[in-house]
Amino acid sequence: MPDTNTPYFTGQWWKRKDVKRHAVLWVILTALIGYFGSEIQTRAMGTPASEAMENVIHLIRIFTWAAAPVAGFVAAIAIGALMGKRHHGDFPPPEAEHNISNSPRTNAVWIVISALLCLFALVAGLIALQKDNASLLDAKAIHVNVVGQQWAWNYDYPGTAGVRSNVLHLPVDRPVVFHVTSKDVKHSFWVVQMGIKIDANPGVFTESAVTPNKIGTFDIRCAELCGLLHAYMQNKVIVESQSDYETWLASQPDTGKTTWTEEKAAA
Ligand SMILES: [Cu+2]
Repeated sequence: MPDTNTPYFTGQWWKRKDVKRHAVLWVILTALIGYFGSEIQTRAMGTPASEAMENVIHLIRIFTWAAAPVAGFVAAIAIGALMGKRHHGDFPPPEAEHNISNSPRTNAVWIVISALLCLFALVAGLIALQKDNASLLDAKAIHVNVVGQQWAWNYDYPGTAGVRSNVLHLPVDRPVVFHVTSKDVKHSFWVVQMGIKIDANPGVFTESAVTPNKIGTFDIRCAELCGLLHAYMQNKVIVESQSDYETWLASQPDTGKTTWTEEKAAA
């Protein structure tokens, strides 16, 4: 039970001046954190080049706005205390000497709220993931074998005469399935503006799929610290029309390299 001897729990606490001040701070900080957290962050990621990335950005906005009141509450208490409680002197002020009391009701309310927030994040995340995985099963999909090594990405095109490239070319509006592996340490294949990020592990093939929906040049990076030149392990994906893609494919020399299916069988 709250300790009713302290002024903090007597009467109608919500009418207290400092409670009102903290409530105003809470609202302002929630709006600021929600806005900057969702808008600035998602804008910094660049124009989405796939529906998957649009889903990722949508999800970031929802999660940020769900978390903003919690972060805003903590920040309001901290800032309110720093600004409103100032004291000079050798000893603490008399009002600092009150017992810290436990409120089971407040604890229960907070456990329920945080459980609901976690459950919501889990369900919303799983729904978004489900959508992204649909193109893995698409029969029209093209397949690309992605091989990471310190510190470069290489792309093999199965069904071609051993085409291998260090720039990824993809036709627009067609699903592509990436079969990702590594020759040495763990890497992570990250197609930034398409919202694809998947581990590249030696000896194993991991799969991810996406449908690029915008013509242009986008970034590919390694998202797993993999050694000295990790920061430079990046190259480009060029998304082009189907005919440009076919022209490029035909212009590539036969490297005589194995295709992903053979490497996969050997793995
Ligand atoms: Cu790497």
